Amino acid sequence: MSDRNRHREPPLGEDKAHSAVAIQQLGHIPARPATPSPFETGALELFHRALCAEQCQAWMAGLIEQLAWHKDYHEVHGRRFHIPRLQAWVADAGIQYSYSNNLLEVQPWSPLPLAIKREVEARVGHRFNAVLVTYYRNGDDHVTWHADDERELGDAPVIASLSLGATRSFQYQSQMDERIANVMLETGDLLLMRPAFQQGWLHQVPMEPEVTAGRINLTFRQVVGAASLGN
Ligand SMILES: [Mn+2]
Repeated sequence: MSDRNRHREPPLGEDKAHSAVAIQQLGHIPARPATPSPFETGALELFHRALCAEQCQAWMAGLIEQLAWHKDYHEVHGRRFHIPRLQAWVADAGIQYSYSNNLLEVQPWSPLPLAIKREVEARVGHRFNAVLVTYYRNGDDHVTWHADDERELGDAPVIASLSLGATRSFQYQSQMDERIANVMLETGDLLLMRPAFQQGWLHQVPMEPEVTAGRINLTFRQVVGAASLGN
């Protein structure tokens, strides 16, 4: 994830929005067409409840127990800050991946993440050689605005994101007009992010303090230039 100064001003408040409409009606400013939804353009595709809830619950329990979870950090002006979530990086042998300039520790495919990968590949019709598994332990854990556009993913990354556990908000913001929209991701939801999404939009999982249960998100990726071992 790269997050080069990507925080944005909040959208216009009601008053400003109304006065903009009033001015447009007077004909001084041509109306700017809204950026089409990424769901309309195909930049995002949601396979709602692609996996059944019982299966997801079993996978979540297994992943929490079996993966080596890291409390990773990022650096700002030489100071280290722990990120507000746990992560595990599972990938083919030989794959390296950096995150905010820190190299992630790679775990080899064990039977459970490999089985989940095969289920996801069959549903979305893409192959993957790596997965970033993120554990949001409760509503305090979150991730701020970013795009999944690391160099390791090449110019046209296709990423499949599987949600397990608690329903959380997934927000996305157009880099053209800075409008923010939201989709709730439930357990078993599979969100396919095509290249246009990382190129034109930022996304975040905001804090939701009222959420007490955990959520695991698996984002399957294809790291380019890596030798595939055919998993
Ligand atoms: Mn992301």
